Amino acid sequence: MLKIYGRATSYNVQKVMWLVAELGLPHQRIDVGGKFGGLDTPEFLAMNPNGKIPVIDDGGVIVWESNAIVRYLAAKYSLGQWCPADAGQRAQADQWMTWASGELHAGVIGVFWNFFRTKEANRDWALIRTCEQKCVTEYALLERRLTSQPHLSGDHLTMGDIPAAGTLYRYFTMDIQRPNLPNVEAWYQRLSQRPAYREHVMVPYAELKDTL
Ligand SMILES: N[C@@H](CCC(=O)N[C@@H](CS)C(=O)NCC(=O)O)C(=O)O
Repeated sequence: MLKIYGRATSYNVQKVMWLVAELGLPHQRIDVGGKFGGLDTPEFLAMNPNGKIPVIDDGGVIVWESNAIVRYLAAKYSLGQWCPADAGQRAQADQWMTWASGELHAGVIGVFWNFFRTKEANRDWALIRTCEQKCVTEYALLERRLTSQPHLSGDHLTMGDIPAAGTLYRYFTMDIQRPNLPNVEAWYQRLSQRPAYREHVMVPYAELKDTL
């Protein structure tokens, strides 16, 4: 059975779990990382020498790096749907995944780490404002993309939507300054109707507050 190593509160684990649930794959998730520890054991490092979550073991196929896992699961179990079969469409899905994990992630996870996770006394407000501003720029790009289509990939979700969509719960629930983003908010509302998204992405994260 597919095994997924990683705590449920990790954004990168959530991307994988959301897809696993959408695909209805039988699986076992094993809590490691954060308060569970276990990332520095020889057994874990033998799977992922980078010592991070998520990691999957799919019948002996070990994969780490969340986007690589999402691509693998989509290609293996959902070719033509969550993984576009056409090379051009697949490249466009890859493009959104790479953009979200670089540009968008830098803003929103920057705010999450430097504001939400960091104790008040340790906060660097100049850095927090820079990350907020990065969010303004990058979510504006999403806002424009979603003007004429329901998802980044077009009419239906693909793996290309997962990294960006996975940030929305935290972005819209953190106590931060946000611009008006009607298309992105409507996208978030549509995603919130999906049981797999609700269960695996909309995971309360209060336990991570002020832990740094
Ligand atoms: N680029 C990696 C990043 C992995 C990463 O930074 N994972 C975090 C959780 S989101 C981690 O392992 N943190 C240590 C911990 O949870 O203890 C990926 O996308 O999988």
